[in-house]
Amino acid sequence: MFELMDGFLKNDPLSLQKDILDHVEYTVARSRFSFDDFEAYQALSHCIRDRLIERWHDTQLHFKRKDPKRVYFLSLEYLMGRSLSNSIINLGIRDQCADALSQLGFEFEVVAEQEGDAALGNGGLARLSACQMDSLATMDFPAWGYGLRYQYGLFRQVILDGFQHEQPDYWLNFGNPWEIERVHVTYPVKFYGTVEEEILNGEKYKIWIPGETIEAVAYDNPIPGYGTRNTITLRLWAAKPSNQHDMEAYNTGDYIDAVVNRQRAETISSILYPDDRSHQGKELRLKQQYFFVSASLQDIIRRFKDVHKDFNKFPDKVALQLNDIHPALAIPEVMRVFVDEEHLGWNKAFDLTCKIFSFTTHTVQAEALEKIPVDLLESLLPRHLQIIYDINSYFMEELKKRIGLDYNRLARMSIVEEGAVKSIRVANLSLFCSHTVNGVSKLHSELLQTRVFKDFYELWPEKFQYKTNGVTQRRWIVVSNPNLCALISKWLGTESWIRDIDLLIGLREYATDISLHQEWQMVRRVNKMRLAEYIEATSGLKVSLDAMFDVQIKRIHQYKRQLLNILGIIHRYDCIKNMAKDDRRKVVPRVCIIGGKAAPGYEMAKKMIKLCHAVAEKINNDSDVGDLLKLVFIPDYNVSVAELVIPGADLSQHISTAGHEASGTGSMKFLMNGCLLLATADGSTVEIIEEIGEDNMFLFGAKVHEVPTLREKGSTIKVPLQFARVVRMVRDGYFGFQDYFKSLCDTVEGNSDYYLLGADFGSYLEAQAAADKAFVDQEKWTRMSILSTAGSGRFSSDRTIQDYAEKTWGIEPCRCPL
Ligand code: 26Q
Repeated sequence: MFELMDGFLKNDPLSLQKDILDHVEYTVARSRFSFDDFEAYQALSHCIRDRLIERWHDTQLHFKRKDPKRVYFLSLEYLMGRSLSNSIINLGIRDQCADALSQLGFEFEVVAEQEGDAALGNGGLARLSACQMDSLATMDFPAWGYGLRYQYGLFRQVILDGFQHEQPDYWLNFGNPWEIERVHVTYPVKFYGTVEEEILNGEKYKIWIPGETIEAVAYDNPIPGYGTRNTITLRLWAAKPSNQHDMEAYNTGDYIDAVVNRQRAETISSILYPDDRSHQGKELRLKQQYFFVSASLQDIIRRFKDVHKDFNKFPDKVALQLNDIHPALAIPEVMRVFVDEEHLGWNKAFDLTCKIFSFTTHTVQAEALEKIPVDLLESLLPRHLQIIYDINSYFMEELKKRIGLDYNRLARMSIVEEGAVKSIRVANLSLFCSHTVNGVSKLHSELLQTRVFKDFYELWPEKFQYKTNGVTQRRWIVVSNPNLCALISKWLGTESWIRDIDLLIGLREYATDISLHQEWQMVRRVNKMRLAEYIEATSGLKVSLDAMFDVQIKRIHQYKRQLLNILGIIHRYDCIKNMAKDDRRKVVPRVCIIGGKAAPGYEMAKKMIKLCHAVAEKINNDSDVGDLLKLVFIPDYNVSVAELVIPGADLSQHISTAGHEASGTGSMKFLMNGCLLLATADGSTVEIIEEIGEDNMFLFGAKVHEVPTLREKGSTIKVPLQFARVVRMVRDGYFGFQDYFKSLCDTVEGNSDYYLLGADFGSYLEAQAAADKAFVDQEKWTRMSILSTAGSGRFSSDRTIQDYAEKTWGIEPCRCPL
């Protein structure tokens, strides 16, 4: 059916075209003479999938032959977004595919847009996993990603009357060409039951007699690297009823009930939990975590045992990376397998365990660290609870040797929290048993050392590292901003920056070059046009391309301060209203764009969304204002929406209260795309300042060290009059919904203003004014924009992954020959 060259599928437009038509007929089962955009998408995806599979087989075979040390990346969340364009670009056959489609009467962009987003994650942490997978593949590292194949991804956001409603995202509805079901790669995962003792060769062993067994089935998603043949695997597990599920019920003849019961097994991998850190202690979440961990470890250990006959070399061959502490049950699970199943001695097992694990934390709030109620763990995983207790006894003994009988500190550091609800502190378990803990930015790492994990840092400073996050330029420039991509390559005289991001710095040389300025502005304007069309299509609002496009897109959270943005917009509106008509000519026109999802149970976040709509309604319909100010809420923000919005933004806001955003990665995407930042000195912004200089962005707000003092001062802080005025407007019902917004207003007044909106408002307005001033001077603005892209090299996930490989995992590239 397929045309081969040297045994491989051919990539010229004609062969691609033929393969597309074959897939239309035999895979999609449509007539090759009549098919629509979606069917073209399906067929093209299968063509690409075939090519990925070839590379992927070669890569896996190569890894098997070389048996290098591998890294296993364990994450409960991945935000992959769309795959078609990304795969085509990484395979280096974008033009050939576009040609093939166009000869069949289709347009590449239109076909690519048929794909839905894979949204198996919440936000920053999950998109970071996706970027890191791309870098791992591109840089030829022998890596595997493991995760869960949720049937329902992150909820869809629907806005009705300005309120957020959640709808299920049954993303597999239209099939998923990017996964390969591995019906033969399955493992039993056990739950509940009891622990008993057995004697074997005179030795006592614990055995766990489980009460329920569920089958994990592997779904493999190939991840192609760019400029390499290497294609790695993201293996996602789905839960299926096991044949051992409830034999008992069949025997007792309750056939119908037994079959219905079997179906329930699948709920384990059915739904992604929205990031609501108050949602802790839920049994289903714990089941998901263990299900994922157990299946992944069985797979990893099987792969190791295929080649090695004992475990001495395990740490030389395996690095286990925990993406946050969500998969931390991997630690007691490895211990259980080593001790109970492989019969290694406890000391030997623990020694091996401590050599293989590293984890990265993505939070700054100690309260957000997961705790598992002991009762819950005891019923679901009785043997794991015993093991954690054993680890803790050993830990406490070690601690006493170091710090003596300082009972307060022992209690603080203990893995077991004695309290109203006795629970397991997952972070403390992870800290004690990992060789390395990573923060996600320099500032975050300092906060971990001085606040969140202070006790641990003082005793084990050598365990602490940080790797500033990064994003992949393949997706965030090459795929999503093709015109900018071409422009950069033209001026640098090479495409090598796509693999070697440091080359971007070469743009600095041309930062004042008038012809680059012209081309740069042209590219940016075309992107704004695309965004304006999208805004009109989704909200019916027409916006002016001459206005500054000012964007804040991210999850809605109080600490991210979308409310500060909205209050700033109200202030701008108020000023315009109170201006003499003649003065209005001096106003720099703005289109303010806000997007993001609120966790379903997060009331204040939902109120911010409603406020945004209420304010937009007022402003957008005020004829005094016209094009001087518009406010749009972009619904259902996701990876694909980000790909469209980011290239079209002039200014983007990253305005969390200092000390609250562990890193932030959105800012990096905007930076790469030449969008200027208006930001606080929080998370990775501190390092962005180091790279591009304060002069090339609009910085404001309290610094981290000032925040505690400001909080102490509380209501005695001098808050600008304008702040009181705009809050009053909301309170007095100027935008309607007076009662509904009352509690939101309460969160920013006096002693309740925990996130310091009042304290930062004055400097926020100044930064906004500085942005207006810079925008009027388009030459200055364009220079700053070019310098932003030029200075973004440090924020590529390639750099992050290189660092992890060298300093945390100890792995080396293993490049598959062409
Ligand atoms: C916890 C318990 C129960 C259910 C869900 C959760 C849960 C799920 C997701 C808790 C947290 C998350 C996600 C956290 C996250 O995305 N953190 C962000 O990570 C980014 C990548 O490192 C950083 O850039 C952001 O600063 C950080 O907020």
